[in-house]
Amino acid sequence: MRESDRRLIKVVPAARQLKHQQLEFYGFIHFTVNTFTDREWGDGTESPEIFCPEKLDARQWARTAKDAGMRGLILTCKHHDGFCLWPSAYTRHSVASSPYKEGKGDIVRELSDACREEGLAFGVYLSPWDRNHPAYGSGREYDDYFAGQLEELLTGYGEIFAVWFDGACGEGPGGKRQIYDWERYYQVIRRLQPKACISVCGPDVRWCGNEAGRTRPSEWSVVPARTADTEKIAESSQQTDEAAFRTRQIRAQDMDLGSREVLEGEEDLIWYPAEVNTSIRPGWFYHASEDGQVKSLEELVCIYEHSVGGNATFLLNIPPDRNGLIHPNDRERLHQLGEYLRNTYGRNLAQEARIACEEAMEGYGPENLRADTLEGFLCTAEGVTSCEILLEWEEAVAVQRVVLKENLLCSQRIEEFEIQAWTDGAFHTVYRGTVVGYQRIAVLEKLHISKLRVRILDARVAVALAFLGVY
Ligand code: FUL
Repeated sequence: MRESDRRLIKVVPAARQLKHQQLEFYGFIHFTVNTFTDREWGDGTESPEIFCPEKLDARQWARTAKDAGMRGLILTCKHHDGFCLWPSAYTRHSVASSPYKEGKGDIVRELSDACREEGLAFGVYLSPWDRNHPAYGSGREYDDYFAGQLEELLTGYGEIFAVWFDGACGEGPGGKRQIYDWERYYQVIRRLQPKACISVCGPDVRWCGNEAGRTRPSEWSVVPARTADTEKIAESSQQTDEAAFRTRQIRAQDMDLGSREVLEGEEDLIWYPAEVNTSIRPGWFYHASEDGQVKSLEELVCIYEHSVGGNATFLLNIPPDRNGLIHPNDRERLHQLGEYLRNTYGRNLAQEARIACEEAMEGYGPENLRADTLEGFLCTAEGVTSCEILLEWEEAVAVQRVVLKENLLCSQRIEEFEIQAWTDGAFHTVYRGTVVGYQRIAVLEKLHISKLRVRILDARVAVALAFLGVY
């Protein structure tokens, strides 16, 4: 065991971060005047008159999300164009000036209520960059405006699980420059919604660094504190309204954020788990021209299994159309995704197996791996950084997925593991992986086996595994 690893495992999630990670999969709703102008970035001059989603049904959004297996929704309450989906007291540039429900509508209310009814968590996106408000770029005056809007959103709509601060800004070198008072915004959130996570330009949830749905092969939640620097996050965020940004990959220099080598010289470490965000269509907003470009089930499954199954959460955007409804093409695909998840992960074969691990400490045995909770878990003694978990079935079973979860209350520890299947009288390696963290989904070729072995090959200080699923 490396002595320096002790320092690394001291970093653990805050309660709000753990709860957020346990949501695993949730949706993004991009909806504003852009939906009616057919644009991705509005410039703030749009008349509220154009905003009239005649059949808007937030329950349909919530039900569609739930059917897909999502556990929450985040709404663009205000995107870069500055138009507010709730009747903010601080501006007329909102639904209150639109024909929608004759100016009496409040889409934040409708969706937060619908989420509660469907048992989904509800979160808010409030764009710091605002192309409509005259005070943008003035400093304090805009901060007052922004903090006031945050207050409205965080006091009027029940419990909020996430406040999503986008790093995007397209002002360019000659444009307006607003120095955001992030600390002030964070204080407002902590005061009014202490359980909410602040995502992207914030300290709780890390943007994965691309919009194409990619996860790093080794996604670490323990990273240098400087990773949460809002200036740097904004620098790598979107700066121009170009479709190419949405397919850009993670930058090579950002690939390794948390290996021992990277953390060695770092004084301050933080728990900063990744979130993968992408859209079900090429754009973030609805465009009729993209009706035929809804991501395939295979693509969505692949992104899901690499993100939710790669120590990240998955934020999938599902944009409503001009009627205010999720388009049938998207709904069908989301239903298929939900079906896939229910069918694939519905029956855990580990429940039916004999399970053993010689290296486990007393009271922390492998039986604890059957239940998906952090209460009981498998643990090896300090300094024992490898172990073997053996599963045996009376009769051969068909296996396609193995799921591992660490006990995050003990930090993220596993660095390397492999999965072996018993075929032709011997164990053969069928999967090699690096980190586990909250959850690793190992995608296997379909196997018919009666014995399976998970070998943890290297971990920080000791192994602390919470769950093992076989599907
Ligand atoms: C980007 C924004 O510019 C896009 O419009 C979208 O909201 C995406 C989630 O973040 O940075």
